[in-house]
Amino acid sequence: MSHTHVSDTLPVPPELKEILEDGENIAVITHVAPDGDAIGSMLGLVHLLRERGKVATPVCQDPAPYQVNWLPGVHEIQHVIPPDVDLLVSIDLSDVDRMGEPYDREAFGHLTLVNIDHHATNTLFGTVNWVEPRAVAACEMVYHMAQAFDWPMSTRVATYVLTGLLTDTRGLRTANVNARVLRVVTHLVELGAPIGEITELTFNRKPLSLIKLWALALPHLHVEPEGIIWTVITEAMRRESGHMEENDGGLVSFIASAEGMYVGVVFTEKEGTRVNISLRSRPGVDVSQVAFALGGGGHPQAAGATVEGTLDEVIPRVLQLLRESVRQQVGG
Ligand SMILES: [Mn+2]
Repeated sequence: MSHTHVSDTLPVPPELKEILEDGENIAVITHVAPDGDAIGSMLGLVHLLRERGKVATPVCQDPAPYQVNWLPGVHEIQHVIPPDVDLLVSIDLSDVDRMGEPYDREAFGHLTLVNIDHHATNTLFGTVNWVEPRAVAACEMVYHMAQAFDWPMSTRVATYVLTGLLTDTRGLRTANVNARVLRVVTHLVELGAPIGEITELTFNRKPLSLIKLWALALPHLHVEPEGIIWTVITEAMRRESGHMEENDGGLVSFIASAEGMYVGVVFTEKEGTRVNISLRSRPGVDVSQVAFALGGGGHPQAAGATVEGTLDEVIPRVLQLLRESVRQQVGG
């Protein structure tokens, strides 16, 4: 048994403090089809800035997903950037295109853009880029930032930050959870974040329509000899189940948990013209590079992309890329 000490902190670029303190009216924007970390880090940073006396607005093209729709403040998320902002901060956002419709380059391209993200595939599109792939969640970066700047965190901010940290680690179950992360969690709980309630509302609660959607998708399960397990969600399945939300609610993680599989994939049909690809893998197998090659991004064990085409066009192409990638990574 080896004992390794993990540093309690992650380095924060010192110039960031002045940039944020110089802003008066700040928009914090996160990615399209947001997950819990996107929403948690955006709202956490917005409230941290408001508690510093700033005007701060959370902006996202799409509404908060069911998993975190119980968080206070999700209804104040704006779908456009207020015209009078003087600073833009993007968070949990790996590529400028992932801002979606709200980001109009003509209108906002002249503003300083602070890019705060933990995706290794981040394209460094900001004026200032703080990209920290060691962070398990963008929320963890918000925490370290507040610590580094000596900005006190309210219970409300701690709740946002802990919620996002828990969603990106699937309830502290991902391989990147270490002693530093647990110390962050401990501190957030000490600050009043209700970990039991967050866990109950975020992980132990699903819409019935989602379970019905899984029931329709699972009969289409395929297992490839290379250790790739996949299924599809069609528009027809969505209509039949009544579950119209973007998110697959964890179906991809569920199928990827099958013993002996390296990669799990869910292909979700979008209006018959695009396919959303959601990828999960075992530690040691990296799916983020395939996602990146498809124009998406993500983390080694959890990544995704949206590509043009029908299911029949996209599935064979993606499976071929994954087969090659798995063969390269595991041999054979
Ligand atoms: Mn994230």
